[in-house]
Amino acid sequence: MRCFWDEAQRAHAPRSEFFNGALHPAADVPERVDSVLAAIGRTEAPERRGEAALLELLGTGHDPAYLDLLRTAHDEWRAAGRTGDALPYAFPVHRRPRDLQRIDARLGAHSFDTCAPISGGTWEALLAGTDTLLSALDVVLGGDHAFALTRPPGHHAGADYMGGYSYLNWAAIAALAAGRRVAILDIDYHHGNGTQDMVAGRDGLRFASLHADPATDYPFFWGSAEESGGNVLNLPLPRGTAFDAYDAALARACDWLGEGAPELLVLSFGADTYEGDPISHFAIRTGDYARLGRRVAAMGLPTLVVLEGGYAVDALGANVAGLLSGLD
Ligand code: OKP
Ligand code: ZN
Repeated sequence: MRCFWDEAQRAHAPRSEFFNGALHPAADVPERVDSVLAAIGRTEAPERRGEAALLELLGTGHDPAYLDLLRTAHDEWRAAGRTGDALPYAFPVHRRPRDLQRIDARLGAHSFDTCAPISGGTWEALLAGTDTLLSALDVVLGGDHAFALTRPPGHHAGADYMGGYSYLNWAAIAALAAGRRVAILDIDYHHGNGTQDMVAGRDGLRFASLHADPATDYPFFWGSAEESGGNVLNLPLPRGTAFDAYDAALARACDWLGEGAPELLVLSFGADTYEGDPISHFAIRTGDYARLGRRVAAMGLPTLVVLEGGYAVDALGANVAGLLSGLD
C-alpha cells in the first residue's frame, strides 16, 4: 500500500498536556512516527501545494477564524511574553463570543480542553500533514488504498475547535474534499467527536464510531449510543473489550456504513485500542490488527487510512503495519 509522510510534520512537538489537575508529558510524541516508519518501510513525500491552496481547501471544512488562530497562536503567545506551548485555561461554556482580542480568550473560544498545545512548529506541521492527506486521498480517488501518516491526530477537532491532540480533522477534510459518497469509520479508542460534529447531517456521508463508553472515558460529552441517528452511528464499548466483542461491533458498523452505498472509505485508525496502551483500556492484541484490517477490507471499498491515536510507542509500528497488511 502507498504510504505518505512529510518530514515537516515533525515540527509539531508540544511538551505537555494538562489533565487530572497536573501537567503531564505529552502522549502524542514525535517518536510515535519513528515506530510507524520503521515498521511500514517505504513512504512517499506528498506533493507540496503551498499555504494559499491548502487554506482554501481546509476552509471547506474548518472555520476561517479558527484556521487563522492555528496559524498565529504561537506568535501571539510569544508576543504576550509567554514561553513554551500555547495552551488555553478559560472557556466560554455557554456561547462563543466574537471579536475576542486576548490570546487566552481566542484559544479558549476554540478549544474544548487543555490537551491541544500549540508549539512553535505546529502550523508548519499541520500544513505538511494536509499535503500528506491530500496526496493519499488522490490515490484513493484513483481506486486504490492509501495510508496517510497523519500526526498529530485529527478526530477530536471540529470545524472551529481543537482538543485531544487534534487541530485539523483529517477524516472530515478528506471526506468533504472527496466530493463522493463517503463512509467514515472511526476505530480509535476515543470517540471521534470532531468528525461527528463536522459530518452530522451532511448528504452522502456516514460516520460510524467504535469507542470507549463516554460514561467512563474521554471525551465524555459525545459518543453515547443514544447519540446515534441520521448519518451517525455510535457503538460505545466497555473498558476491557477484547477482540471477539470488538469484531462483532465492527461488523455491525461496516454493514451500516455499506447501506449508504459509499464509493470510498475513510478509516480513522487509532491503535490505542491495543492492550498495552498507556492511556486506554481495551484489550486488542498486536496479532488482532490484521484481522480487523481484513474485516474492513471486506467492505470492498478503496480505503484512505489516517492515523489517529496509539501511544504504546514500541508496539505502535507493528500494530499499524498489522492493520495495513490486513487491508491489502
Ligand atoms: C487522542 B486520540 C488521558 C487524558 C486525556 C486526551 C486524550 C486524547 C486522545 N487520561 N488526554 O483520540 O487518541
Ligand atoms: Zn484515541
